[in-house]
Formats: sequence, C-alpha cells, structure tokens
Amino acid sequence: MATYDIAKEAYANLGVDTEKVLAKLDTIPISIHCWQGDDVRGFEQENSTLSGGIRSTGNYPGRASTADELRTNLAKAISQIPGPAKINLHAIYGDVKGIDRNIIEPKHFKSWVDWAKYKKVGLDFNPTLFAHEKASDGMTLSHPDKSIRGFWIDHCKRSREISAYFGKELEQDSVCNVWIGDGFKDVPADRLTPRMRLKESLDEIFSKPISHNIDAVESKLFGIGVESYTVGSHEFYMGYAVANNLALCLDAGHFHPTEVISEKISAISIFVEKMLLHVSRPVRWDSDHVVLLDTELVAIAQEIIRHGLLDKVHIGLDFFDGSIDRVIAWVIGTRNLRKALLIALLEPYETLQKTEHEFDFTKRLLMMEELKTMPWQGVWEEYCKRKDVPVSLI
Ligand code: RNT
Ligand code: ZN
Repeated sequence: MATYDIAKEAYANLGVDTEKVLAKLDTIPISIHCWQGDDVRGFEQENSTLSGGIRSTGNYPGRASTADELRTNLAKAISQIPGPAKINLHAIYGDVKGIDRNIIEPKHFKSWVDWAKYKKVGLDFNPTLFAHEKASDGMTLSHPDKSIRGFWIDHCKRSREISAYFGKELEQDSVCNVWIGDGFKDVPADRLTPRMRLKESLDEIFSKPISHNIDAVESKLFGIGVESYTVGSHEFYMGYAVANNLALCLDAGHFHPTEVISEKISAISIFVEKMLLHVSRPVRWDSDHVVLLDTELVAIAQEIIRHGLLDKVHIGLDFFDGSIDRVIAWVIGTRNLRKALLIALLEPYETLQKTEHEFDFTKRLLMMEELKTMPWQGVWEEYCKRKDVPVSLI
C-alpha cells in the first residue's frame, strides 16, 4: 500500500479526513521574510551594517546583494516549499539606493509587486527603524529629539502607504509591522517618559485609517546593547494593540527564555482582532535560528488550529542565519512550519477536548503521546507530490 493510503486509513480510524486536511492546509499562507536572504542588509547602500540590537552571523557564500538576486533566490526557495506564500519585505529592500527612509514611496516597490503578481504570492511590509544614522542613539520613535521622532513617524506613515499599495495591487491585505529597538544598555532613571513619547508617535502614525493594510506592533524583551530596558515591551504593546485595535505581533524569541508564545496565543486572541506571529527560534537569547520542527513549533500550530484562529492570526517567519546556505535555510524553516500546521490539522482535537472536559486525564495523556507517532509523514508526502515540490530534500 502507498504511504499516503496507510496514513489515510490510520487517520480515518481516528475520525480525521486527510483529504479535508490537505484542502485546508493549502489555504494557509505563510509569510516568508525576505531578510534571511542577505543577513538583513537591504539595498540602500553597498555596505550597510546591521544595528538596533539584532545580529546576523556567518559568512556562507551567496548573500544576495541586489533585489533581482534576492528574488531569484526566493524563487528557488519557493519552488521547494509547498503551499501559499507571502513575502515579507522591509523598507530597505525596495529600489531605494540613495533615497532616505522618510521619502520612500510605493513606486520604489513596484518591481516587487510585479514579481509577486507573476509568482502569485502576497506581500507584507515593515518599516525599518534600525541600521540608520538617525537610529544611532538607540532611539527612534521614542527619541527625546522631536525632529528625529518626526523623521521616523514619516517613515512609518509612508510604510503604511506602501503596505496598502501591496494590499490593493495583490488583492490580499498586507500586514505592516512596526518593530523598534529603542532602549537603554544600562538601568534607566526614567522608564516612563520614553514610553509616553512612543505612544504619542504611534498615535500619529496610526491616526489615518488606511484600507488593504493591517497594522501590527511587535514587542521585545531586550536586544544587544539594550539589555536593561526596552521601550516597546510586551506590556506596552499589548496595551497599545488592545486600546487601538491593532494587530499584536508575537515573536517567539522576544520573551524570557522559559516563556513560550504558544502559551500566549489563546489569551491574547480574546482581546485583539488580529495577531501576527514571527515564528523564530531563540537559542539562549533572541538569536533568530532557523525554525526547527520542535515541540514549540507544533504547539504554536496547534494553538492556531485547535482554536480556529486562522482568520485572526497572520503567520510569518523571522530568522536569519548567514552561516549556512541561505536558500536552504528558508526551505527548511518554512517547510517545518507547514509540517507543524499539517500535524496540528491532523489532530482529532474534538476527541482530545472531550476527554479533558470529562476529566479523563489518563486518556488525554495517552492520546497525546500516541498521536506523536502517527504517520503524518505519509500525508506530507502526498501534499508535496500534489504541489509539485520535492518530497525529500536529501
Ligand atoms: C527584531 C525583530 C524584528 C526583526 C525584523 C528584521 O528582534 O524580531 O522583527 O527581526 O524586523
Ligand atoms: Zn520579529
């Protein structure tokens, strides 16, 4: 019997219809971050360096240095990744050589829109508030200097316009995610004022409603050089997102090492209309390692699927490893996320829920453990075949 037939029968015995699962899996877009392809450098100038508390390490050959190269490499990755994709761009990835960030326009991203139409992928966007002389104090939207804040406010406003342009052109809302690295290396005297300034800046950025665009805000615990205080903390943005009806972005690497975002999704989902995930992998800190098919990845997928949150949660990736083949890194990480979604969809959740409601914790544990060795690989193989991508990469 073919692998898929064996799997189909095994899941049918649990009341799970693998055909329905495959159809559902194929409706879930994954937003692939462009910045894995060039170690977060962008195309503003020849030799840009990364700053803002994040770091990419490694010098494996093949780093993209032009938008065309990056698109070629993304296309190579996509050809090995089954299922619908969006590409997540940062503002530094447009045709923006010599153009400062406060004056970027949709036209600087037309080449990406043309390509996205041709490749049948959606697009998402991020203003870039790091790796810039006006971010060199380690503060942007919370900077004490009004003119510096103004520069970044303009950048974010223009970013929303670009995101809306993506959404309109591609007939699929684009998520525009604001992340800043603002903070202090050492113990602050005043934790409040920068947060008040950030709130004011955000109020101005989001003052005008804009269609085809979903605004998201991303919190963080700390970054390199900003170990003691981050202005845009989790509490700050959770409050801000709830109060202003914005999407809250949870990055898997932005919490204390014993915290997991899978535990947060259900709670937050009750209070916000939209969420964005930056699926990443912290190793001891926010190191942005390539996403593995590990327990937490499956748990993240389970939280989305079990609670029917697909309409609420936009799923994106965020890792950057320059020490291995950058294209394969995309392929491994994105396939892993798709596999996790498949595993979650194949779960007989209603049965699990029922055992729990009946306080039958023995059966719940037994089932959860048995499910781990169910033949989901057979269904994955079938999905890859149907999507015309390689089943095995080795
Ligand atoms: C940084 C944040 C942010 C960035 C990207 C490049 O810690 O995770 O999302 O990784 O914007
Ligand atoms: Zn992130």
